[in-house]
Parts: sequence; structure tokens; C-alpha cells
Amino acid sequence: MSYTQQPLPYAYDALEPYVDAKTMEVHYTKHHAAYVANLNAALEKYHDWAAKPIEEIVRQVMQIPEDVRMAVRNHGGGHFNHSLFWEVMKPGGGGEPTGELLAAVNKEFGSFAQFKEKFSEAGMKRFGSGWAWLSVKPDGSLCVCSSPNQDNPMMEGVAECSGKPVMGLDVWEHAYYLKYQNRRNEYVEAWWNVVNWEKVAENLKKARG
Ligand code: MN3
Repeated sequence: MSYTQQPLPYAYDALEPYVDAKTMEVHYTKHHAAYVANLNAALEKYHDWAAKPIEEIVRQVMQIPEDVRMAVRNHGGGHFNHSLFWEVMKPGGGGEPTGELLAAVNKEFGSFAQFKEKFSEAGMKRFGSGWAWLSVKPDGSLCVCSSPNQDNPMMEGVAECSGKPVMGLDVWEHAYYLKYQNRRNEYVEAWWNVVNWEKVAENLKKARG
């Protein structure tokens, strides 16, 4: 068995003008595809591990055999993170969350505006390559943090903030450089226009079980 990319749930140009078509195409067909290929290669001789769902691989990454652990951390993380990333965006997205998600955001951060500021700041302040996250902690409450490289809050023994990610923003340069060059702040600001709040709300519900 091997890991595969889910089809992108929209066309490459569907998130224009906020995320440009060329970036989407290269990001999905080259970057994400390479993480999947490298993950499969890393786990080729570890059949028991390769049979596990990607969530388990990511969660238990520090138990992966040492010779491939870093490859699995980078590429397994990359596969999981991008799969989540594509799903929490949609054409005609943006606006504000509603219902249980909005209530949870208000409870934890005071208001949607304050949450937005905190999440944007997490993405902006991450030095080099990484991700900004909204996660659900084991007690069901929300938290915002960032991680380097392809790490994420689900990685036990790795993550600085632990929880189940329900929304992630890729702040690697490959996610924005073609359109925004060095202006990560403009990319982060534009990204709020494509957030799929229904999907984030669904992820929250699942994470809270
Ligand atoms: Mn990426």
C-alpha cells in the first residue's frame, strides 16, 4: 500500500486572485506530490508502518525507525499538512465562521478579529519555512501556534504546541513567492478571502469527537 494525493477539490485558478493558478499548480503537482513520493520511498521497507493511516504516522513520528525518521517527519508531515491545507480553502470562501466554531473562537480569543490577528501573527513571525495552525487541545479548547518545516501540532514529542490541527496556513515561500515575492504579509492577508470555514467547523467537530 502507498500514500496518494487526494484530488484537489477545485481548479488551479479557482482561488485567484488571492492564490494564483501557477502557484497552486506547482504547489500541488510538484511540492505535495514530492512529499508523497518521498514518504512512500522512506517507508518502503517498513510495511507495518506503511499500512497505517497518515494521521497515525504523523502522531507517532518519533517511534518511526531512526534511519527514516527524519524523512518521514518531513515528507509525512508534508503530505498530512498539504492535504489539510487544500481542504480548508475554497473559491468564494472567507468571511467569518459561524455556530460552534465561532463560539469556540470567541471563548478562546475574545473575538474573531483578535483570533485573526493572532493567527496572522503566528504565520508572519515564523522564521523561514513553516506553518501557522489553529488546533484543538485535548480538553477541547482552541489554540494558535506555528511550527517549523513540515512539523505540526499532532507530532508527539516534536510539537511545541500539541493538539489536533483543524486549520493550517502554509507560509513556506513556495506557497506565495511567484505572486507576492518577499511580501508574506500580503499573502497572509489575502488568504483570509479563501478560508473554507464550513470545513474548519467540520474539522473542529471531528476533533472534539
Ligand atoms: Mn507547501
